[in-house]
Amino acid sequence: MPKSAAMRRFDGPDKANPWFAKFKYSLVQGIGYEKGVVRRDPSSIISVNGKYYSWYTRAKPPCQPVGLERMTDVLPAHPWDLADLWYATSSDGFHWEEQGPAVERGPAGAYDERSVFTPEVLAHEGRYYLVYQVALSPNHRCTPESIAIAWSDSPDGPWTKSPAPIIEPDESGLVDERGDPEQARVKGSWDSLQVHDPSLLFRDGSFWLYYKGEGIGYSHMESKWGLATSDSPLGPYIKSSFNPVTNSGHEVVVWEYDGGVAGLVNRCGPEKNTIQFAADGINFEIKSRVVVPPQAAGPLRIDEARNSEPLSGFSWGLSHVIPHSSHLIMQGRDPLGLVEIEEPWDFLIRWELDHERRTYI
Ligand code: AAL
Repeated sequence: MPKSAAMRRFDGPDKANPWFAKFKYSLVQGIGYEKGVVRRDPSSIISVNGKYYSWYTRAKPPCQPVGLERMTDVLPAHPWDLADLWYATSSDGFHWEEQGPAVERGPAGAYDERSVFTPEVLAHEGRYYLVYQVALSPNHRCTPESIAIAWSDSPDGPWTKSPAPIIEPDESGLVDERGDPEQARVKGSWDSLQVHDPSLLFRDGSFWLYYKGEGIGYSHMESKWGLATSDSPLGPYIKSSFNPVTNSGHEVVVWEYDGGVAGLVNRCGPEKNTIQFAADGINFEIKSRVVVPPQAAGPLRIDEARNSEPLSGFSWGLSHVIPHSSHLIMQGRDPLGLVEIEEPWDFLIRWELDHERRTYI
């Protein structure tokens, strides 16, 4: 039978490509679907004394998020609004025990008064660092959101917060009188509206902080990733003059491989749903196109000795499911068909590379 050019590619180079990935998903216990509770945007997983640790956004609002027009001091605009960072531990990656809050919102007037959310973790020289997003009140679409850091000598805390955010949006652009950043009066730079999704790596003696930027005058779906580096984990962080370092991508997911940095670029932009690699951590190239990637994935961090394959640092982890879509809710199932749901509360699931299906069409 003759084959089309697309199927010749798929049966040949695409299938044999060690960067190609398919995923399978399973339910987790302890931090999975729970009516009335939001759990989302999990960090990478680290293993400490034989236990896995994960941090994530958690909220327990009085009702479903009400949107930006109706939000109040106690009613959240979004699932990640009025949230705190919680953590859970596990011995097998399937059964998790929720341990409680790690970093909570600050008092009125603090830079993190409205919400702390979307954490990432770095273990470095016996210390633990959480990087995460912070939001001020009131939380409108154009409220600047920044990135902050907290540290501790134990993964169980207590955590000390930085006195100020470590990355702020670029000061450029002007929103219109209705506060709609997409209809800007003056277009700003790619990260002038908000900075999100920090992920911290230690490489070549420096701290490399990747983050997502959204700009004034850009659509929400035009997010990209940038990089800021520092000699000290607590900063000051200097934004790279190469920014943005991707032209696409929503939640930042990066891991180290072969002296460079690999990333899952998903959801937004012309290169969405690709795995990319930059030998120098800056100049990313597409290595593969992936199928149904995990959303906001937090992969297990591994040590250098086990990092032998492109996807060794991206072999399993947690991700979130956002069951907003009404017809799926009417059917009473989440988008991946894994769990019966009564109301659309975001929840965490486990993903892993599907080795069996890697060569399956
Ligand atoms: C996420 C992340 C950030 C955004 C929102 C909550 O998936 O990109 O954290 O602000 O959505």
